[in-house]
Amino acid sequence: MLMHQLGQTRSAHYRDHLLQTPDTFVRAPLPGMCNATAIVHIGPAGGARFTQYTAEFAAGGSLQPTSEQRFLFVLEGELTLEGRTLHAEEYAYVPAGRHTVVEATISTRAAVIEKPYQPLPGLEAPGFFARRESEIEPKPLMGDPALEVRTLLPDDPAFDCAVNTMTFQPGAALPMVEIHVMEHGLLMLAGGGIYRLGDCWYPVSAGDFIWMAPYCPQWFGALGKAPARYLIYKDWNRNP
Ligand code: UGY
Ligand code: MN
Repeated sequence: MLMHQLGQTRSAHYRDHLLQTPDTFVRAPLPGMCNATAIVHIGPAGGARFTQYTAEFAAGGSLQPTSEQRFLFVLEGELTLEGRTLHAEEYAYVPAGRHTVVEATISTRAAVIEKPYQPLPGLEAPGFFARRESEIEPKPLMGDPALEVRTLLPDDPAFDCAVNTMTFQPGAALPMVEIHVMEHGLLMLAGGGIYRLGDCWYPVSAGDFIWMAPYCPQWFGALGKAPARYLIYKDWNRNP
């Protein structure tokens, strides 16, 4: 039986942050999608300078190229692009202007981030690559072994953004309330905890999406008996 939520949700939207929980997701196809649909989490319409969505493909579904750079992280299922097959926890970076068609062999969900590329004079734009998240060496954040960061894009000024995963052991927390010029798109991949955004504290768990505007005060502490893990985007390597 469908349980009515009687107008209640954990989702919230303020000028400097958005918490979007799965009960409020609305699906709609985007141009270039075939047998696929998108949950647009954030984009310029919401005040961000990038777009992030979850693409849900039926078997045989596809996504046409875009003029922007595109980052894809497979959440479940299987995607083929550039002659490669990506499984869950594998990801690809597609440079701006590259004619890369993305196809799903089976029913698949992927996190997609798109952003117009901001070149730097004298630097060649990055090329296409694909990797598995677990191949990236985890690094403790500010010396805390209970909080590990994997930087999915190479440490190279040619990239105008960073995409990381952060894994918090139960009880681990960001060491400080961060307030910074960069904005974030964040997808909770596993576990949960409490996220401070601005002056609000939210319980969050796997499947939730968060957008943080520049300077949004932010802090996270992991709760529960299993690690909490999220995929996080930020603008990077460019003058604000
Ligand atoms: O990279 C970051 O700014 C990251 N530590 N922020 C966050 O987890 N909210
Ligand atoms: Mn941050």
